[in-house]
Amino acid sequence: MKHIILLFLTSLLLVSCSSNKEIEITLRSIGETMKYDQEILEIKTGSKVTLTFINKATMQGMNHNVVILKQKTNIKKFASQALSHGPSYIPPSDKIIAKTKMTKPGETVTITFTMPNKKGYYPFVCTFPGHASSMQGTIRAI
Ligand SMILES: [Cu+2]
Repeated sequence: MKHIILLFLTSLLLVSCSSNKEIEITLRSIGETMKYDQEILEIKTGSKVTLTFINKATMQGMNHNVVILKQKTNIKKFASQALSHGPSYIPPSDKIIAKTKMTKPGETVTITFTMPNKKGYYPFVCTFPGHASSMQGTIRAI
């Protein structure tokens, strides 16, 4: 719990630096696990977001991506649709706000996207097979 609160505070700090509605976020996977190092991000609605994702794994086959989805998207359903769309594991869907490519261990990728103007909770998830149940988080648009 302490860990989660700390991550939460860190993301709050990141947000407070972005009065001009531009924000840079760095998200990492944790070692050889199927986890992101931050599970809650706060971003102002309409922000121009530069998201860098670093795949920190070293074990071959521990591929990850980040897919940001519209509010109330069913992650489980989306991830199961993704299964048959390798090697990117991105299903054709109108639920996708932004996505990175599928990264290999040690790889870094940067994308830019604009947060929707609607406040609320936007899920993000890794669609590599078997990862979605633990490798997910939420963007709170404020
Ligand atoms: Cu993953």
